[in-house]
Amino acid sequence: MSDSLYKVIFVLGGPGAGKGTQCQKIEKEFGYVHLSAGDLLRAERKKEDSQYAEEIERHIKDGSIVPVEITCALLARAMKDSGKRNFLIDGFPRNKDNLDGWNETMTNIAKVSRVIFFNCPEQICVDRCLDRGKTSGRADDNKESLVKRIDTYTNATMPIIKHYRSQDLVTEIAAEKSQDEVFEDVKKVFTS
Ligand code: UP5
Ligand code: MG
Repeated sequence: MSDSLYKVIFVLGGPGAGKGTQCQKIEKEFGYVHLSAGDLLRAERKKEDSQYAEEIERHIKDGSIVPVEITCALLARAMKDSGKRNFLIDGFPRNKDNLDGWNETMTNIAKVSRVIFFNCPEQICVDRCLDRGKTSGRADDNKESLVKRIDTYTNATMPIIKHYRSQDLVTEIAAEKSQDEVFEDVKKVFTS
């Protein structure tokens, strides 16, 4: 029965910790499908006919968290549309609402096999996002949004990492090193 479930690895860490960068490398080398919850929300926000566009825009600018019904529906649709079975879900679940919503709607569909936590010092996270902000066009790569993003990460997301730690599911990876050095540590998760 459990073989019919999607296999999911959650990828968490602060803003700019390198979740997206490392997930792209994992996707390429280990064949998982990378789904960034933030990217899915940004794509939904851009759709002219989306009833959620304004709400998503507001949350992203505020560094607060979009209601789980929206995010989970986008994730479930992307999983189904991919036609694949193994997923890296990047940047989700970020708070208790996300966790509860996932457990309610996805427990019979997907099994969370691991949580990779990219642990990165706050100042490095902020510097990376501000640097990216020079060219990214992201509405939240600015000082004001970053204060809120860090606050949300510390107060809402860290407890989720703690929750999964208590289930012995978390692999923590130091994320302040170079991209290639971080990936050397990531590889061990997939080859051991
Ligand atoms: N970079 C990466 N690795 C580096 C390294 N080792 N050394 C030096 N530089 C490195 O990297 C960020 C930048 O750093 C890049 O320029 C990269 O080249 C460089 P990236 O890989 O993009 O880091 P990532 O952790 O993915 O950072 P991101 O900014 O995407 O993280 P957030 O978690 O803040 O953003 P996300 O897109 O996940 O969410 C944005 C918002 O969407 C949230 O604040 C929230 O409002 C909303 N959201 C929800 O509401 N619900 C969700 O489930 C998800 C998002
Ligand atoms: Mg990202």
